[in-house]
Amino acid sequence: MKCSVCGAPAQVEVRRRNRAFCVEHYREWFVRETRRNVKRHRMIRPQDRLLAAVSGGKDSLVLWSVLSQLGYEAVGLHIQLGIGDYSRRALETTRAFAAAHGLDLIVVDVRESFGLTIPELARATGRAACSGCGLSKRYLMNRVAEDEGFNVVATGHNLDDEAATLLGNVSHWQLDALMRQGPMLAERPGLARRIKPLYTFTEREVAAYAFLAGISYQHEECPHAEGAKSLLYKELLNRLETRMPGTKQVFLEQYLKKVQPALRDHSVEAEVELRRCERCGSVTTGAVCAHCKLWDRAYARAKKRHLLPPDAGFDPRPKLHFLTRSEP
Ligand code: Q46
Ligand code: ZN
Ligand code: ZN
Repeated sequence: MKCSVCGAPAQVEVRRRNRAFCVEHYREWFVRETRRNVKRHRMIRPQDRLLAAVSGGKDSLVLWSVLSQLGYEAVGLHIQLGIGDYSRRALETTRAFAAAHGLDLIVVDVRESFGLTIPELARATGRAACSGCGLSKRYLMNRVAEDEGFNVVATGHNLDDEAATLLGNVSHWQLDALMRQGPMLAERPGLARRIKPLYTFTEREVAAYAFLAGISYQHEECPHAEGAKSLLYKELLNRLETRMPGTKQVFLEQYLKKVQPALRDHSVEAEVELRRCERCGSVTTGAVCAHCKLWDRAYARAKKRHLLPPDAGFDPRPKLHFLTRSEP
């Protein structure tokens, strides 16, 4: 197999595109495609201030690296979830990456900010770790963005993530989620624009880029990911992809192009009015936001079970640590 650009021996094959590349041209192709995604959806405008959510995994570190190669200055946001060694190693990897590339990083520790780690929150609420974790991460991304003056939050979601989410939403006909799904969620007052510049690359392609660009990332998965429905959807899509290369891409892209606009045209739902949460001041639809409700409930139950002192009260203000490029 030869590189489609220069004819040298190819190192990576992108079967769904019928192309193969040497190391240099794969990296070039990857960066160019990311730029194309950003431009096509007008994800980033010149005056924007960018926050990149960085977990320490391949997707987020590749995203952060490619954004800076494209000339976008993105500050990283790492959320410490308190999931044992997995979280400790995630922070180490992220800090090392930021220091090596001279990038600014903000770290928020969930336990330091809100009083419980994600596993403790799950025990207190009796809900799966991922449900509280997902909610707290979304909350913190937006909250930190608003408090610190960022209007765009970039995440490293790839094609596998997006196709799996689509399959999950279609399987259950989650119309609200289907209408919102996409590479960009528009900015609204108090809500940062959410962008996913890597949404057209498969997980394998992102991993190949990380490897060829020498990015060291955390390989280990969160222990709570095991058994997650998203993994089952990914597995099913991978089986289809092996038999029919390009399936994931067609499934997602054609949905976004043909089905979503029709869904939106026929939607009778008026855009929900947004207001400020009485507890934390963040934008929400009800009187108190879902994040404050979840943590208030967790505190009440944790106090009953003596996991927290009786006078403990939930304070929704996150505590930020700024690791600037000059002091890693
Ligand atoms: S980090 Fe959090 Fe994920 Fe771990 S607890 Fe679940 S949601 S699996 S991306
Ligand atoms: Zn080449
Ligand atoms: Zn709130």
